[in-house]
Amino acid sequence: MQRLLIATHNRHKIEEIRSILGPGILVVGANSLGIALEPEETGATFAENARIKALAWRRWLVESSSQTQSLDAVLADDSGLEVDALEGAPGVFSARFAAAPGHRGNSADAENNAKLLRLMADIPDGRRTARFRCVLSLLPVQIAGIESGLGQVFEGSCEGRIAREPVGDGGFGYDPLFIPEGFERSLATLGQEVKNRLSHRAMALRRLRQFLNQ
Ligand code: ITT
Repeated sequence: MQRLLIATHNRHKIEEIRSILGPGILVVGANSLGIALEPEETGATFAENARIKALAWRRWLVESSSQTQSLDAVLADDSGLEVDALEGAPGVFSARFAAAPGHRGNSADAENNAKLLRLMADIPDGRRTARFRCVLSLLPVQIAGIESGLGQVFEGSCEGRIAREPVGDGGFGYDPLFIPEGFERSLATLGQEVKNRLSHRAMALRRLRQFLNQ
């Protein structure tokens, strides 16, 4: 069985990853290691930020010799929402969209959603297209030279549009505002099972699972 450390403090991501990967892969949430490692996400792309997080957690694992024997790889997820009418914003700033510039740390989901709705108040229905994107960075624990580019990247996206008001309390983040293509209701109303079939994270994780099963 593969054993992965999930390099995130976002408990929703951990739950979704565990559920989508299923029983054949052991998912260990970074929150269970009891340290608050929060590498600064300075990358310009999801891929860069995913790698920053994977590298930071892997370095910590190796330096602290913590569980390096019992884990095969570190998996980081960087993800976010790209709105066409906002030229791809909030993008890599999705988690801290409503925060003041330069502020470290995430803003509350409700504040991010309120800012998005404010910026899109005048955007007509036909121009409210958007997508969620997820980039996963997988770094094996037991190899040398990890800083020099080894590792794997898996991507997924989910097309949809932005609603006029938040609806539903499932999922997290922008789910109450995001209506996936082919649906009339927000992702937050469709239930976790549906989300875990069609989400950006599900697509990226299917690719990861295929790779692990090769
Ligand atoms: P880590 O960096 O610790 O993984 P985070 O929540 O800060 O946790 P990101 O930097 O990748 O993660 O930011 C992702 C943000 O994008 C997240 O906070 C949401 O606002 C949004 N997002 C990502 N996936 C989402 C999803 O499935 N549903 C709704 N919003 C999502």
